[in-house]
Amino acid sequence: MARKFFVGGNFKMNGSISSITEIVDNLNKAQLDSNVETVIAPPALYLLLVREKAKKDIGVAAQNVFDKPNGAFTGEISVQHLKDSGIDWTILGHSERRTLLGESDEVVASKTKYATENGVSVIWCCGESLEQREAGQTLEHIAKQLAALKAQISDWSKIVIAYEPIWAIGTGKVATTEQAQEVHASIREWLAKNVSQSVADETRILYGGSVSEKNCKDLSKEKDIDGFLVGGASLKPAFVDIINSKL
Ligand code: G2H
Repeated sequence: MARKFFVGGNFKMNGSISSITEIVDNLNKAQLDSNVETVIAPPALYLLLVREKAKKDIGVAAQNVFDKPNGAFTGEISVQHLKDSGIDWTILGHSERRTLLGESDEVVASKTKYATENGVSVIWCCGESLEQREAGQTLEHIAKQLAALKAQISDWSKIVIAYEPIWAIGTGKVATTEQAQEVHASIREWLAKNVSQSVADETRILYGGSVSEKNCKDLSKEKDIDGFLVGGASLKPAFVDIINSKL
């Protein structure tokens, strides 16, 4: 089965009612490649607004979700809240949450398990720091993140993997097509070896880290790059060009 190209827009902690409405209006009006699955992730407070305004074929994702059912967890958002609000996706394990908020591989895996088992699909992020890359530990580090995920989940059909080298995030320093392809191929190889050949063949692996309308076309041609997770550029009209990078 061919993997459908996937482009996610991670708005992070940005935007306002008016700017997010403008972004969604722009996407609704644009001619988007129908062979691409597009999913946008606004800040939690704007999820309902975006779900209400976006065309039905545009998916909406939270940027985080808790791993417990509704209850006494002040400040958290539950999977049940997402489903009640028509939100089918969540990002989990973004490096900003791993590094700034101390989310461990195990916590991210537990959240991924709870979300997928309860009907919410996950854009699961992984990636190495500059230090790890320079020490030649990139693949080892990602394998460790994947192993923590595998220890808790059995159904991979609701997971899209986003490879985001931390040194390329928001820095304008994009990984070269070769660097990205090398890691994507090794993630696929890891899946084949440690999960199954069909999971390796079917799981989409996105690249994230300073993706722009300028670099997306070359990246999209790589055999193991099945789409993008876009931060800064998803807030701009050029996001449409990134969604349409295969055209
Ligand atoms: C990586 C990416 C989106 P940006 O974090 O997840 O952001 O495109 O701004 O580097």
